[in-house]
Amino acid sequence: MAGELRVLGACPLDCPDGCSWVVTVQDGKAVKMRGNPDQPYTRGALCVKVNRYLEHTQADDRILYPMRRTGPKGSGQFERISWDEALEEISVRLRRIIDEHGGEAIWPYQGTGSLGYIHGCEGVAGRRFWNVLGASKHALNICSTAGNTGLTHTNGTAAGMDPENFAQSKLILLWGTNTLTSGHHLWKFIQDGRANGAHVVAIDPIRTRTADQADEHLAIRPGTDAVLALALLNVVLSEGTQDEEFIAQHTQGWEDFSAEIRKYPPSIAAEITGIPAEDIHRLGMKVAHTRPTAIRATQGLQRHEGGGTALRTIAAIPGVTGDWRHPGGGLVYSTSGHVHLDIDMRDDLLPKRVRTLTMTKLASQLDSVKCLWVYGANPMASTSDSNGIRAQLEREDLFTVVMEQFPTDTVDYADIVLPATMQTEHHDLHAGYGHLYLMWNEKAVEPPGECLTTAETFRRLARHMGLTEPSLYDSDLELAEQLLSGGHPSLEGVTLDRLRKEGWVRMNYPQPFAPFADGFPTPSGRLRFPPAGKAYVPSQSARTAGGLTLLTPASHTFLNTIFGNNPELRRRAKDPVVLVHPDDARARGLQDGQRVRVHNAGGEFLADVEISDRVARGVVASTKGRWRKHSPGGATTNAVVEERDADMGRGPVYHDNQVELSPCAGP
Ligand SMILES: Nc1nc2c(c(=O)[nH]1)N[C@H]1C(S)=C(S)[C@@H](COP(=O)(O)OP(=O)(O)OC[C@H]3O[C@@H](n4cnc5c(=O)[nH]c(N)nc54)[C@H](O)[C@@H]3O)O[C@H]1N2
Ligand SMILES: Nc1nc2c(c(=O)[nH]1)N[C@H]1C(S)=C(S)[C@@H](COP(=O)(O)OP(=O)(O)OC[C@H]3O[C@@H](n4cnc5c(=O)[nH]c(N)nc54)[C@H](O)[C@@H]3O)O[C@H]1N2
Ligand code: SF4
Ligand SMILES: [Mo]
Repeated sequence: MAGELRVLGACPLDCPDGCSWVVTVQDGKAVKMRGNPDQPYTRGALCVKVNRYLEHTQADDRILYPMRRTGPKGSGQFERISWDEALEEISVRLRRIIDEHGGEAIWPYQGTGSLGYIHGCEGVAGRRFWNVLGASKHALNICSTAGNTGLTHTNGTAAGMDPENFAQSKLILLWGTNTLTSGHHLWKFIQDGRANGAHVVAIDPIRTRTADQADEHLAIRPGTDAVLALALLNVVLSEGTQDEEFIAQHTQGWEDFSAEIRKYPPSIAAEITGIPAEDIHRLGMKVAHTRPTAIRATQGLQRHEGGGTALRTIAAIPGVTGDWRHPGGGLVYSTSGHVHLDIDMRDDLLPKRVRTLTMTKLASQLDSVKCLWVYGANPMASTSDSNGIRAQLEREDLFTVVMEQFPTDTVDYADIVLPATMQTEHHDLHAGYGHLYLMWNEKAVEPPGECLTTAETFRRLARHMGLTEPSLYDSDLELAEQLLSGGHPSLEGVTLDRLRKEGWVRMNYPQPFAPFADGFPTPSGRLRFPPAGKAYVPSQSARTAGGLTLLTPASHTFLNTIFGNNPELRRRAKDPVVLVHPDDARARGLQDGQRVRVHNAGGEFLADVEISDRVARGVVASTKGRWRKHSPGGATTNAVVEERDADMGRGPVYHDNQVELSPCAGP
């Protein structure tokens, strides 16, 4: 058809699957978006959320112009201003803050709204600019850091198996991961494995839709996964099926670790994990005798006080069984450790050493901050201790700038709002964290209104402030070339030209891929078993008996807080519910469907009780992703998530909070 174009792109959202898509453009307007059938991992399907992405780009509530606050903070009242006015006001305020308080009083708070390497959080967006100003650094620890750190202790990297090789696995443990909701493209490979005889086990305190589809579900008590790992290995040792040769050649610390394993027979582990000893034993026998065994663990598992230790200990399993020898064996948490794009944060541009502020400590660390610059994030809805954050965002002496696509809960507190492009309106470079492809996203249409990309916003601001550092003005395509030019062997032959033409390219890893068959990327080249006494650290939820532990997992219809304003997805999500075990409901006299306050010392949110044996006794669950302003009572789960750190990587504890449920007063 005349004027019709097919433009290759990629989903920017924080999801392991990293889908490739094709946008049909007619006369300058994007009219259709489909999964790209050629990309081998995502094979043409998108998901229930991103099937609405085009509609979302054209939604009535898109922010199209720069705006200045006119009402009180939190009111969401703004007036339209020009880009020149916005840049001028920002320049004056930033200069004044730097003069009076130093650059470190600026917090560039970047979230996971886009995983792009040019405009999103995986790359360099804004970092050069902030370094020139001497702003504080920002630790993006909101998602996966405890697990990354735990895995790196064991394997020297958080990277592991190629998920495509699940097709070759004979036993698949879906460990603390809700595949069918939070990264469903893996399912095809699991099904291929099943067709070859693989047995699939879900290990999750909730009987999720993934657990429903598995062959077996072990309802583990939250925060006790390290003990289950030790007990499975206990059975392996009893059976004598440990891979002595692999252990001798490729691991260290076996003597101490094997002594630790012997302390956790299934009978003891049953008391801690809440899983019947015979179920642990049966799975232990499978692990002992099934090669290759694959473990899929994702981030849910590590949002606990003991989350780093959990991953560190689970990662020991394939070191004992020797599963790393085989494609289809081992563990995968994130594949990002296999991505070797050349990300230079340009710390050389800093005028002096600066502090690092931590994303999950927003409420407590904002005290010493005078400018909060939010991009790709919606902390009022997504970050721990929302009441603490709100109190800080209301401060008159805090200058808050938010670069956004939609009028989020966080935008309501901004002094200046800057309109941001969406994925069909800019170029970007992507990788998935659940596969081994790189994707190019070609701009398909012109941005609506006066929306600008992240990189362009910082270029314009640098120019307005008269900054002279030449690299602040590199174009998007120059940035892409730099990212690809580091010379890592996995990127040999991967050029920007090729990416733009083909849309996606597999990095140079063998297929099938057994990444640690010949050793590990630790200094000794060996897998490091966890030290004795440190293999298990209980979570708060595992320590506290009698209370209710709240889990706040992924929603099927939202992606973090993205789409939390989409009418159709909100309709499908219905009102918030909290899953409660029948015994816990009875003990509190709660009825199915009754609205309750879910509360603790930090605050409360409202939800309707859903009495269900999908959760174990002592566990309640309510999904993440809602907006405060679209929630009953104006609060979300993060009102009761505490600002505590996990044991490693300063990770958050979204699934490790004690709460109580009380009936709502009034109608
Ligand atoms: N639809 C949808 N997809 C998403 C997202 C979304 O919001 N919506 N978010 C994306 C993002 S940012 C991320 S990081 C990933 C996260 O993906 P997942 O890791 O799948 O995320 P969660 O749903 O938080 O947790 C997965 C499961 O872990 C279980 N779990 C919680 N605590 C424990 C525990 O102590 N032990 C065990 N064994 N299991 C436990 C939960 O009950 C849950 O079913 O998903 C991405 N995909
Ligand atoms: N209770 C609870 N809370 C959680 C979790 C949980 O399990 N439970 N999970 C946590 C996890 S895993 C994560 S990763 C975090 C995510 O938390 P955040 O990093 O705050 O991400 P989002 O809430 O998705 O908000 C992203 C925002 O970025 C905007 N955006 C998207 N693309 C762009 C862009 O290109 N430019 C600009 N300027 N803006 C853009 C979107 O409109 C959206 O408002 O949430 C965490 N919050
Ligand atoms: S959110 Fe995940 S599954 Fe959905 S389109 Fe994006 S990458 Fe694919
Ligand atoms: Mo995440």
